[in-house]
Amino acid sequence: MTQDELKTLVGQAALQYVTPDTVVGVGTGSTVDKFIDALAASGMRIAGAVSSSVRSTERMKALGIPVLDASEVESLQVYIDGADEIDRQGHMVKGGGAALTREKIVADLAKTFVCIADESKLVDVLGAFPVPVEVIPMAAAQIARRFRAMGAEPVLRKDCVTDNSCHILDVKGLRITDPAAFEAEVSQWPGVVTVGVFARNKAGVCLLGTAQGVRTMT
Ligand code: ABF
Repeated sequence: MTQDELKTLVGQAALQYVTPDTVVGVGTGSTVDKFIDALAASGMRIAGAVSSSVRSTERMKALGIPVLDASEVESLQVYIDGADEIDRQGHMVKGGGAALTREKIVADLAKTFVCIADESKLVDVLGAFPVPVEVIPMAAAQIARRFRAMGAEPVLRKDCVTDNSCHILDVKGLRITDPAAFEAEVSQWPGVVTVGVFARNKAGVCLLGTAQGVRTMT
């Protein structure tokens, strides 16, 4: 199976986590696009979706799925989103698409994060994928210095201004053996908006697309 077919498979499989007539949290990316398409094609009626990006909002609206603002809901049963990396405990690196802040906000509203990914995203230790960190522009240089002091290599993402008018540092050379501690530490540095390690909001379920079919990790 191609990577695209694996994405289609897990996008379809995620439908089983959606309860009709409820509001669903919907993430961003090419795998989530497959979920959105499957949801629309299923004909299942939902009360609406809270979206983590303009891209997903536009796709859902075009397919007739009602989109609600995050401030209109108190909680969500599920948030369905992809990842750049996921480990066997459900910790993730996210933010390759620069939507990490909204993704963390919507994930935090949800009782269960259902991660959908092809098997290339499964890793033993997070960090081979450069970790995206959204920063307030005036703090970027100081935050970059802190990462360098950790032995990492931060790179300012070119031509990237986030939905929150901020910048992204992609941090290479990390080996994150304690994702919760890393997230807690970096999140408190002045000027950090969001760190792209999702440990506090880790996946409760991961649907992994493999050549043998969908593997469910909980
Ligand atoms: C979002 O989209 C991200 O946080 C992650 O960067 C990316 C995964 O995209 P894809 O499904 O296209 O690999 O979920």
